Amino acid sequence: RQMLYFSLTTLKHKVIVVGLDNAGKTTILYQFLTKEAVHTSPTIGSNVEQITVRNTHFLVWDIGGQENLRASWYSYYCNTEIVILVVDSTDRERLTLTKEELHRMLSHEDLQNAAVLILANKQDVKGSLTAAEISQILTLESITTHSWHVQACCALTGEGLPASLDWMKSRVVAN
Ligand SMILES: Nc1nc2c(ncn2[C@@H]2O[C@H](COP(=O)(O)OP(=O)(O)OP(=O)(O)O)[C@@H](O)[C@H]2O)c(=O)[nH]1
Ligand SMILES: [Mg+2]
Repeated sequence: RQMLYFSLTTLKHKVIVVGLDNAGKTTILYQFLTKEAVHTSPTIGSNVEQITVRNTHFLVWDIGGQENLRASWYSYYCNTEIVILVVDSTDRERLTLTKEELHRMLSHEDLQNAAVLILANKQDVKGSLTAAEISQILTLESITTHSWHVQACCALTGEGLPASLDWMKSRVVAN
């Protein structure tokens, strides 16, 4: 009984944060953690932090998005329950690339049971694409194999991030 109690209270849900370089992944990770915008530099490798939402513990891996690092994203997939795909909503030119990365990820066997949260980041920038426009370009409606959700946010102010954590919690509680 004591062993069971121990394992239940230390259970951590694995989350990975992916997306192209400069999307705002690291800024989001530390906004989740400290409720502040921190100064970042491009991530080489990854950062990992534990985020707790009302007794639900997430172990969140923020992975570097530069082109040469994307080839090793797969090494983080095992046991992932939630994939957060961060999109720079001002970066129209590279949305097709993001779409390819997303659909490639979803076909990987280690992510078959993962839920996907798409964060349309940088909503503070004038002229940025809306969450609905990003959904359309990424063809999210065609995804029937995974549970997914799209959320508009701004990593600098934290707007949209509490709602994201609520959705993540609802996904792991549902399982
Ligand atoms: N205006 C605006 N800038 C943002 C926002 N989020 C992040 N940024 C800026 O975007 C730049 C890149 O942010 P990072 O969090 O380092 O990006 P990243 O996705 O971790 O990039 P890599 O580690 O190279 O993959 C930084 O200058 C951030 O301050 C946002 O919501 N609005
Ligand atoms: Mg980073």
